[in-house]
Parts: sequence; structure tokens; C-alpha cells
Amino acid sequence: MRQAGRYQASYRAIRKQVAFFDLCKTPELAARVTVDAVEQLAVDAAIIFSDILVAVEAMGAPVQLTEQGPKLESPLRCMADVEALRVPDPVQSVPFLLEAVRQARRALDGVVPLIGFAGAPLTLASYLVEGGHSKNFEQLKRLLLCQPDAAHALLDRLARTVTLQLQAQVEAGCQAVQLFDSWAGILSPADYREFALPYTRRIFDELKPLGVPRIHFATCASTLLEAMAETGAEVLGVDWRVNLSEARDRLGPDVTLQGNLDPACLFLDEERLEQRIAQVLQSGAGRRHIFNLGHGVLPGTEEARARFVVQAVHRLGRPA
Ligand code: 1CP
Repeated sequence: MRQAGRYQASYRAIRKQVAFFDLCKTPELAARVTVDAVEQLAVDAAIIFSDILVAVEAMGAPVQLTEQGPKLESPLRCMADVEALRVPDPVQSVPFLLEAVRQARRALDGVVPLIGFAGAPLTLASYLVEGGHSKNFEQLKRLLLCQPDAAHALLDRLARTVTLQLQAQVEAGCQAVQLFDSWAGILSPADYREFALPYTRRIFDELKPLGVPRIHFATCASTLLEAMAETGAEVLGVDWRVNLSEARDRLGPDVTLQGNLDPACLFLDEERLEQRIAQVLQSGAGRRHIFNLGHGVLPGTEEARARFVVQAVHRLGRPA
């Protein structure tokens, strides 16, 4: 999940000087934030520092990060708005991201693998249509249900953009890719199958020849697990609302599960935190399980607690 961010003093110090999207667009700094998180936490993999909304900007929809979260200047509402979006060539539209990947890979080569990422089409569409974070996703659902042609045209453009961006990240040095469909859980299983699954499957199909592990993550998606597995991902990331052993029973032995400690557990004292970690490891049962948080580190988390989680997982998860 997200591992760099506001809970780190080193990140806050950089953010005092540099606005968030400027940080994403300065390769030296983005690579440094990526590597700092690995060095400070001693995690087993790095995720490149960027944001899913970088792709949205590259398509021609400017984004600002405000106190209330990301904000788009002019949310999309109809087919004409969709048709104005580009499907950009990443080499031209996100050179800073590809350079950050190259620099981070150089620094981490032989240390830990580097994961590239993007937002899944439905989640990116939510920001484009709502103009920011949303509680009920009213405008997005209006578009999906009342203007399905415009919705599919939007999702198609997003899928093409994301495919190109992930391919370019792998070519620049990423050794795995993760597709975040953070808000897929707002859909019914039938609507997920219509508006999310086909696009995600297409992205993963086109990445398959590159031979890197493909990780798919969503929150609030326990009703969607079987459909998510049909995307072809090698790894499914799940949040804490799902019991890992139950997910294993439903999905069979072949898929790898990633997760799923509730990030709020990092507010516990070490003893109780360790019990929660042990429970997650136990429900993963050491079978095709990558320990992770069920979502990103919360901004109010103490850094020492995040380090403690990694140490405890190494101690408990790798029997002597
Ligand atoms: O400095 C700040 O205030 C910025 C906070 C922040 C950070 C650290 C944002 C704004 N984005 C990021 C980085 C980020 N975003 C990473 C880098 C990973 C790392 O180094 O660990 C990643 C993988 C993301 C992905 C992302 N951005 C997602 C998918 C994952 C998830 O958390 O669900 C989403 C939904 C976003 C949108 C976004 N960007 C930023 C915020 C605060 C949000 C969420 C807003 C909302 O609630 O809708």
C-alpha cells in the first residue's frame, strides 16, 4: 500500500518546501522519497512515489491538492467532456515519473524490488467526474447509469492511458505493477462486472507479456473478490474487512493474497499490535501471502510503530 507520506518527518520536511504535485514531478525528490521509505522502514519492496492522479493530469484535466484532498478544476459530465481527454504517450506526458523510476531502480537495485502503479479506470473516473473525493459518488453513478455510452468511452480512454503508463514504468525499471481500484467497492457485483472488470482485465492482459507480477487492490470489496480474481492478477490486495482464510477458501490455492492489517492497529501499544500482526499472519497461513496493511499508513501514525510492524512481521513470519 502507500508507504511514504505525511506520517514521516523526512517527508513533511520536503513537503514544507515543495507542493505535492511538484514533488511528484521532480524525479530526484520522488526517487528520494521512495528510497527514504525503504531505508526507514526496512520493508521488502518499494513502491514508486507518485500519485494515481498524475495520469488524470496527463490526459488534460489539471488537479490541485487542497486541504480537503485532490480537486479538479472542471469535472466531466458528458460525452463532449470525455472526447476532450487525450490518451497521452507517457514518454511525453509523464517523463518525470519514468525518470523517477529509473533513479529509484538504480538506488534500490539488488536491495528490494520496485513496484510501479496506476489507478484503475473506475477509480480514476470517480475523481474526473466527482472533481475530488466523494461520499456517495452521486455524479459518477449518474454517469454510469444514465449515460452508459459516455461512461464506457471514458473508461476505455482511461484503460488505454493506464496500460501505456504501466508498460512505460516497467520499461523504465519497475519489477511489479499494482493497480489501485480503491473505490470499486461502491459498485454492486453486476455493475462491477459491467464498468470495472472488463477494463481492468484488458489492462492486465496487455501487461502479461512483460512478465512482471500484477497486483490488484480494492477496498470495501469483499463481495467482489471472485470477480477481481477474473482480471488475471497474480496478487489480490485486500483490506481488513475480509478475513484472509475466508478469501483463500473462496479463491482457491493459486492466487497470492496481499494484506490486510487495519492501519488503525498502528495506534495500539506494541504488545497488542503484535497480537494483531500475528492474527493476520495466521489467517494468511504462510501460503501465498504477502503481509501488508489493508490500506495506506494513516497520517497520524508514529514512525516507530511502522518500523515495529516490519520488524515483527520479519520475526514472526520467517521461522528460524
Ligand atoms: O503530502 C500530502 O499531503 C500528500 C498525501 C499523498 C501522498 C503521500 C497523496 C495525495 N498521494 C500520495 C502518494 C501516493 N498516492 C502513493 C505513493 C506511495 C508511496 O510512496 O507509498 C500512492 C501509491 C498513491 C495512490 C493513490 N492516490 C490512491 C490509491 C491508493 C489508496 O490509498 O486508496 C488514491 C485513491 C490516491 C488519491 C489521493 N492522492 C492523495 C490523496 C490524499 C488521495 C486520496 C483522496 C481521497 O480520499 O479521495
